[in-house]
Amino acid sequence: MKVFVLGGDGFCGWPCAVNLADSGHDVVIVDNLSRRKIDVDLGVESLTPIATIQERLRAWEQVGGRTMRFVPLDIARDYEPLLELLRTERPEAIVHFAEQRAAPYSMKTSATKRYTVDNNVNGTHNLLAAIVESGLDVHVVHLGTMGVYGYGSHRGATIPEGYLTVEVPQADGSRFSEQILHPTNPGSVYHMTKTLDQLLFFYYNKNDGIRITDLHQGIVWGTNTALTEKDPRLTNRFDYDGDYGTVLNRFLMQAAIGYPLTVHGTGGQTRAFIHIRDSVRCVQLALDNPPSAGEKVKIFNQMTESHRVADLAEKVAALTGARVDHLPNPRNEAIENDLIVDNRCFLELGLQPTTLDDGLLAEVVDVARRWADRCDRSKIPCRSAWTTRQAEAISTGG
Ligand code: NAD
Ligand code: USQ
Repeated sequence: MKVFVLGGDGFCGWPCAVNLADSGHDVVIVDNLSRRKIDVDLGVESLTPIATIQERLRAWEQVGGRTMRFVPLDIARDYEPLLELLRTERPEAIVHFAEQRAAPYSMKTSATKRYTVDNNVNGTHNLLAAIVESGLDVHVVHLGTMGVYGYGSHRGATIPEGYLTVEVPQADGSRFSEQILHPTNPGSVYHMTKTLDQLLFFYYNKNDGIRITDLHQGIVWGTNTALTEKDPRLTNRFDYDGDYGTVLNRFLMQAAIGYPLTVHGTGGQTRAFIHIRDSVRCVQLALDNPPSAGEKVKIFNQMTESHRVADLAEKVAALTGARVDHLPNPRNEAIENDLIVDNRCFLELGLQPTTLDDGLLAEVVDVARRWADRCDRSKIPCRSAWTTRQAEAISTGG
């Protein structure tokens, strides 16, 4: 099958593209390399040294399966080239990773807020409009986030896979029940763009019948897959800085270099997690099981387990002997929350979850130790504050 991987040079997109090519698909990576440019702007680098996209593709040609192609294109700005690419290549499926994905980066300044909204919402809308204009029947698989449901209290309720069944009371005392999109409760400008994506999908599916699977993914941890380990030029990126590093990979890297683990507040925040290998597998399962014509947007919760941040820190400390620090929280988020998630869709499709207990925590620590001298410790603190109140708290340390 011919598959476009939008954002296929990124952390989740690269191992996914490699996996699809290995499975025999004809993969075209579309990426504007903005993630690499943001690293330059922020003065940071992936902890693991990553090859250029051209070197990556050459390496894959030498060690991998079917070769991949790369098209440099900004899906948020280059509408006509995107449409032309669809018309000439006629993909059967498109996996859409191409968004600005860091919540702290999205909250840094008004410029990064505006960039995140422009980039993410226009990119998704351009894609949908171009599919309609091209007249193609394409299955779009989008990487959304568990964060669309929000991290307030769900009062013990299980978060369903996208749709909530509600009962609507009528004036005559009767009730009818209806399935609606689960209400959204974004915790950052970045997460808000994903809730806007959801509405775009709802509309284009209803109006134009575009077949869409929206994957509400949890926090991805780990770095490589068996395929990206095949050659150093295929190595995946490892973000550790205060803007792009995500919590579990940061803790593992901090433990590896002897930096106290940076727990925000009490660490009572509960989040959903998935290993990069399972993320790659889920995208493949979603592609293998497309919605049929006329079917509403499929929504899968792409996560395998939930953990409290403080429990993760404790687990990493027990494994490595690291010290745990509790820092003022730069984010405006609930001190603690419950999170019970229904993820049956992928389990029923055959996903066998990789969990924290599978020995892979130590593997990430090993990767981080190997590249410890590439770490710039001054880039570890999270300095992006959600509001002036949080900014004051982190500058005064309390
Ligand atoms: P990433 O920043 O590493 O990769 C995104 C890629 O998209 C980059 O290569 C970037 O250059 C490209 N890109 C961004 N805007 C583009 C545009 N306008 N045109 C073309 N290319 C563009 O991020 P990631 O961690 O790989 O995340 C990929 C997707 O998965 C994102 O949509 C993110 O929201 C979602 N997601 C990620 C995580 C996680 O923990 N990393 C968790 C849940 C969901
Ligand atoms: N946190 C710490 N210490 C740190 C870093 C983070 O305590 O050093 C806390 C944060 O305050 C937050 C939680 O850990 O409560 C998660 O933060 P994160 O940066 O790991 O994850 P998040 O900002 O939610 O974003 C990441 C990805 C994003 C994806 C999202 C999935 O960057 O692309 O959408 O995870 S989810 O969290 O399920 O919404």
